[in-house]
Amino acid sequence: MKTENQRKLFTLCLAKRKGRVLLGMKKRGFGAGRWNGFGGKVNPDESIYDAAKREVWEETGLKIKRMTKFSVIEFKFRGKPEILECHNYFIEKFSGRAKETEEMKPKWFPIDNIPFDLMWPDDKFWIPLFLAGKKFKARFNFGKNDKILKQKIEEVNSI
Ligand code: 6U4
Repeated sequence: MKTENQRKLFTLCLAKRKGRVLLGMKKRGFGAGRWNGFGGKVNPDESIYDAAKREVWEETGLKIKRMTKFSVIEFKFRGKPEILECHNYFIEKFSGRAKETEEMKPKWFPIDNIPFDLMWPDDKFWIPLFLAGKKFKARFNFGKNDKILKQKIEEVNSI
C-alpha cells in the first residue's frame, strides 16, 4: 500500500505597496542566497496565520495589521518523501519599517524589476499571478540543483 507523503507546513508572505514588492535576501538556512518572501515553518502549537505573522515580525520587524491568503503551493523534492505545503499571504496593511535581521535583508523592488534570476526558480511562474491579484493552487516538483521537473498552477476563486 502506498503511504501518504508526510506534509510540512510553511508560510510565505509578500508585501506590495506603491508599485513595489518587499523581498528579503535570505542570509542563512533553507534557500540562503536567494531573494524571497518572508516566512518559515509552522510550529505545532500555532495557527498558520499566526505563524506567518510571527515570521514576518522576526524577519523584518514589520507588524502585520491585515494579511490575506492568496495561494497554497506544494513543493516536492526528488528523493525526499515529504511535501512542503506553503501557505502564501499578501501583507495588505502593516506598520513599521522593514529592517535587516539575522535571517533576512529586506529590499523593496519595483514590480517590473523583480530579481527572478536570484530567486527560487518557481517564483517567476506564480509571482505574476500574485501581482495580478489572483488566487491559485500550485505544485512544483524539483530535481537536482532545484530544477523544476513538473509544475501545475490552477487559479481558484477562493483559497
Ligand atoms: P529556520 O528554522 O528558520 O532556520 P529554515 O531552514 O531557514 O528554517 P525557513 O523556516 O526559513 O527555513 O523556511 C523556508 C522558507 O522558504 C519558507 O518561507 C518557504 C520558502 N520556500 C521554500 N521553498 C520555496 C520555493 N521553492 N519557492 C519559494 N519559497 C520557498 O518562493
